[in-house]
Amino acid sequence: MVKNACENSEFAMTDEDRRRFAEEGYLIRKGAFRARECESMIEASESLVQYLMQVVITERVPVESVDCSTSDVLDTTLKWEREYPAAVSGIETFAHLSEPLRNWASDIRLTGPCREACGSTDVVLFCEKLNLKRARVGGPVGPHRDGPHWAPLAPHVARIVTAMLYLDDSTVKNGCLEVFPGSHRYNHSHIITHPCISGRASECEGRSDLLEGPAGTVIWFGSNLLHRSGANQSDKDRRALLFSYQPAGHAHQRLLLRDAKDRFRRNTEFLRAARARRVKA
Ligand SMILES: O=C(O)CCC(=O)C(=O)O
Repeated sequence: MVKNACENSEFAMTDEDRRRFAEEGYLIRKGAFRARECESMIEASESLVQYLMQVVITERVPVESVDCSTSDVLDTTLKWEREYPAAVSGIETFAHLSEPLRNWASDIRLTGPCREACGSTDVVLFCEKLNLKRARVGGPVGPHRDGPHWAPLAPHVARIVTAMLYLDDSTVKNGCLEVFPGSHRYNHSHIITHPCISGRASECEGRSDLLEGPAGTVIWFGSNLLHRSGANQSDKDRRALLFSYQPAGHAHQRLLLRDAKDRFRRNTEFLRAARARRVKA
């Protein structure tokens, strides 16, 4: 379980943070982590990527035709750049594969504000992602909310909060996060007619916040906040860790997915056997 030493109020939300989070749906803290700490997380992230790439080669995971591939052996999903199919764009989830990165997830500078945002004295990971926007290669992430993706596995989705930690300096040029303040309060019909979702992209301008920040910046946002990010048009990588927390007592997404897959497999086998019995009869 992620320990949450929130007795240390230095890292909790201030009244102003609370007001902003409720109104705008996100919170940003620049300089939450030091450059040296980011370098150490980059090292752990890159060694995880190298390890997984090795597995991809030995397991012969087909990377050409898909922009996402899951590995049953490693229990994770690798994402590939659409335009550059040999480049990994992300790894979701990784806490079971990297002890150093798992340990960072329990840092109070990440979990502190989450306790309140999740409405729980203790928080645990729901899922975690490493997003790699490689120099000149990293593509954009389209506008979306995370909630609808998670809801089938997590009925408590409204209490899941993500802490995004920039490992590199993040700017508009290299594809920093862009959020739509207040969009977490939109209802369903509101969101599907939102110009960003319905394709009237030019109308989106002026309604969003482009969250530039140096390495070590953390952004917290709820699962209903509309967000996106641009391509990396710079000569430097833009890497980020995204830790999504939920109230303690809920299972990790990886285990929920595994259960769902097992159920699907059992149902398929049952139906196949029933069909075979009917054919014989
Ligand atoms: O890494 C980014 O810029 C976008 C993150 C995001 O929205 C996601 O991974 O769902």
